[in-house]
Amino acid sequence: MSREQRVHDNWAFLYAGELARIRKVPLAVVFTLSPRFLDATLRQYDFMLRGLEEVERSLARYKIPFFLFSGLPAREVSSFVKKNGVGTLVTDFSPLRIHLEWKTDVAKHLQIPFHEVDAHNIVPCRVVSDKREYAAATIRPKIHRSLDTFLDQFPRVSRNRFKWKRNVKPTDWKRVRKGLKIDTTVKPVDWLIPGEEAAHRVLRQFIKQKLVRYGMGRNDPSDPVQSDLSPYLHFGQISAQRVALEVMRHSPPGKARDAFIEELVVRRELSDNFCLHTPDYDSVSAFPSWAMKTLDDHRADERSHTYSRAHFERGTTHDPLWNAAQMEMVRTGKMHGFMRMYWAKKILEWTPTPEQAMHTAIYLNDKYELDGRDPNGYTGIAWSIGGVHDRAWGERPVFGKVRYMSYDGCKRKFDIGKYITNVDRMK
Ligand code: FAD
Ligand code: FO1
Repeated sequence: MSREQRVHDNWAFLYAGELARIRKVPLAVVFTLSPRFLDATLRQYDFMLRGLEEVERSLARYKIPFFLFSGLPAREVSSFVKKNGVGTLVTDFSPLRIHLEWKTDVAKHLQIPFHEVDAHNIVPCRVVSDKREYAAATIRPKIHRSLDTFLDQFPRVSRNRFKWKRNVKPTDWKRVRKGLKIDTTVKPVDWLIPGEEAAHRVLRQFIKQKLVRYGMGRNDPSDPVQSDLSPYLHFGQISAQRVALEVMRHSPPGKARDAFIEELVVRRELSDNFCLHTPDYDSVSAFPSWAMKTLDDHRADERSHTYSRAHFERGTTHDPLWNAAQMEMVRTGKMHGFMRMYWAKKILEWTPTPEQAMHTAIYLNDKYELDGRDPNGYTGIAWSIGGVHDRAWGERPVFGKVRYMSYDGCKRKFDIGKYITNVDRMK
């Protein structure tokens, strides 16, 4: 278990259970904890570990042991396999470089079958397309064509029928936390409760209270109607397939439902497709050639303002709207989706080079967002700064033909004053 940190609605876990049942052997779940993972801070680790504590409790109800090992996945998994005579290993799917490297490493050390199950995407990423898709328009028909096949109901989890031969000690969570080697200055948040149960509550609330306004309202940061599911989806504490099934069961066809499914399924799966087929997804070399050329043509353009990373981080630019977005992220761990686009584009506008802009945006996003370090993040930043999945627009300074966003454009779209006041109250 790595990217899909849940017991229910998890195809990787269900598949492993089915193999164990057929072979008449016990099933166990292993999680390898990296003492530091892509510079994640206490905020994200706390969210993840509290979710994993629930996973352990929930597995116990099905008599399935849970093992958490701190260290390098290849070493920990290999030694577990050897010590316990494990016959088959099942893992979940992730398109991130670090996960692909981990898997190659684990496979190298093991002589047993090693299966990968994509439990993150509804239409598995490796099935939907075998190349980098150009845009949402090119992946959308491929996904919709396969939805009937893959958007089916989940079976129930079964109890372990065969007992694990040794006694299993419960995880010492205090010790696990003590072993982390992370930045503890970014504190956990208390407005969003981690874990599978809480994720389902948030989903129910969204369907009941916000979904009907999602079609028109999702781009209004002053009156948010987003689902707040991204932290849960990022850590796999809820399944996107379950979210889609519930949304389709409880809401009539129409603009709101279609808009939500477009984000949850098409845009999210497009991000996995981008990262899987673009190993340098977090670098300017991943930009399409038209965008790279136009940004190069405008390298020497004078910037109206330039800020250092520290300046951006403190949220002290000349633009109160940008500062509010930065502070929303720092204080809550979740910036509104519409503001994320404006925020990243302004970093490009006020930074000496696109390379530096990419670094700064990824650094801040991954340090503060609860859902950071996700294909959606790398893709969203590459879309904003480097025109990935977008087209060329009218040419202007710094951006060249990359789509531009302005303060005045935001003023026409939503109540900027109200958004800033809301963020001020979050102190
Ligand atoms: P909702 O609007 O309720 O959407 C439901 C789900 O659909 C989301 O949880 C997400 O899984 C998916 N989704 C929504 N918008 C997008 C999108 N534009 N692209 C892909 N999937 C989407 N998302 C992250 O999960 N992690 C990040 O680190 C991240 N960083 C971003 C940085 C930038 C610069 C941009 C432009 C976008 C980023 N996004 C990121 C995508 C998007 O903004 C968030 O997924 C969304 O705001 C999360 O809030 P929500 O769950 O309430 O969204
Ligand atoms: N996955 C793991 O298998 N082990 C970890 O120790 C781990 C830490 C971690 C910390 C922050 C974070 O945002 C993600 C983390 N993940 C970890 C991976 C995560 O579950 C996702 O698989 C990826 O970020 C891809 O979305």
